[in-house]
Amino acid sequence: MQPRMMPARTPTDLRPHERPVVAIRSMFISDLHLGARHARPEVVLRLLKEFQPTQLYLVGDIIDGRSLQRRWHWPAACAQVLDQLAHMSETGTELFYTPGNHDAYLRNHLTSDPPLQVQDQFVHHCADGRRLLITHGDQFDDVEEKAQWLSRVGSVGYDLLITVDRTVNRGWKYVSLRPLRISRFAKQTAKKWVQWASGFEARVVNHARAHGCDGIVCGHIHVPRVRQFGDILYVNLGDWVENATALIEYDSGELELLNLDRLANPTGGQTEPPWQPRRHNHVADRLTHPLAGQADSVS
Ligand SMILES: [Mn+2]
Repeated sequence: MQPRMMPARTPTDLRPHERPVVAIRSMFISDLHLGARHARPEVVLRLLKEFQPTQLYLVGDIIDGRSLQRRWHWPAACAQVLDQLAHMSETGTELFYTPGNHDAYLRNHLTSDPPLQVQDQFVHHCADGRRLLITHGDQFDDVEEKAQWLSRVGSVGYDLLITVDRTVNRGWKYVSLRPLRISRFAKQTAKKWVQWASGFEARVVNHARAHGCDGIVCGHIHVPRVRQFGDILYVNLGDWVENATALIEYDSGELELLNLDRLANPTGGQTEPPWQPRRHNHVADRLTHPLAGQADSVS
């Protein structure tokens, strides 16, 4: 069975600030890593100002306690993201937060009380009756579970790799329009390896099946992906460091994985590109092959 996704939409040419907020049934985002050096809170903010979901799931690694512990980095945009979440909550959005390994401190503060429910996992009921299990996913990552020191070293290496990528590309763009993909390739390869080595996808899928769900929505590995594994729909939300991806559910229960990368990368800060939600069926295809067609996704 193919994942049930929205038919292609006509991309709109309106800019974000010209458009009214779009009401949708639910939205899922993960791995914002607010407080980390390479977070992009201003892009998150645009997303949150574009859509008002009835239910918003924050699927872990939202506030990066691990990075903040290492080095305090909290630009105004990070605070604005939290303000916007509070505003959304006050204006009718239900908030669900499932902590990840970078905000694991919240696992000591689980609560089922509004306005912010915090649980290790949630079961989301789609409008079409499908049940989706929502959890960050680090519990299914062997490296995270069995060698946390390696994961911490990995986080520092990951930061370094992104620094190299952005620095090299800053110089490179004067020479060529086509960005270099060296560190992205290294990262993707490393992530792929972790994915393969720990059987991450198979584990989360089995976990969803064991809970009688029709799908799993997780994050953690920063590889946005929509895939059907037998009877279980697997959605990895990606992240807001290297990608800018969010899952949205329409009133019909249909799902769309948006990729806002173009919006995330104003060219040299000159002109703001128009809002271009990618046609999701292409998005889904592209995201299944993270190395393909993403030449413009990291500045
Ligand atoms: Mn994580």
